Amino acid sequence: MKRIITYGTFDLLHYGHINLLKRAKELGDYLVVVLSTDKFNWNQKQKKCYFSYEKRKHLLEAIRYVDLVIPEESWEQKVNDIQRYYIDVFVMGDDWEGKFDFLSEYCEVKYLPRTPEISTTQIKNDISNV
Ligand code: C2G
Repeated sequence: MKRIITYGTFDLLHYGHINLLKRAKELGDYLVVVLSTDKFNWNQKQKKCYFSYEKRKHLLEAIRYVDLVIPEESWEQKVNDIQRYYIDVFVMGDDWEGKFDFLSEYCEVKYLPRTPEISTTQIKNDISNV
């Protein structure tokens, strides 16, 4: 069984996220999504999520491509996650290109093209301008 892992906030879930999760799952058989907690988002990414961690987790768990959702609480947990879940491939959108190459010591690292013209920030801006 080929095991894939990816990380993210996945707030205001949109088709760019779904495209990423679909392509990540197509690389293997089992997809672990490591979901940024509200505390991690606020303290480390200065992101205030619209949906709480529990609601974002509920949404992700309803996606056919997703097999397991676990919390992301620190930038430093990736090596441990890769080892603990016997991960073969680490996947991120290419806005992170190069940032996680150090993980290639532990598993394959792949950056997938982002879906253009959609983002959580764009959604928030568009709605606030309605
Ligand atoms: N994404 C995408 N296309 C978009 C928007 C997002 O492919 N139009 C991808 C991102 O590249 C990322 C994933 O969807 O791989 C989740 O995006 P975010 O929720 O914005 O994740 P981010 O805040 O980048 O968190 O430790 C890593 C961080 O947790 C990543």
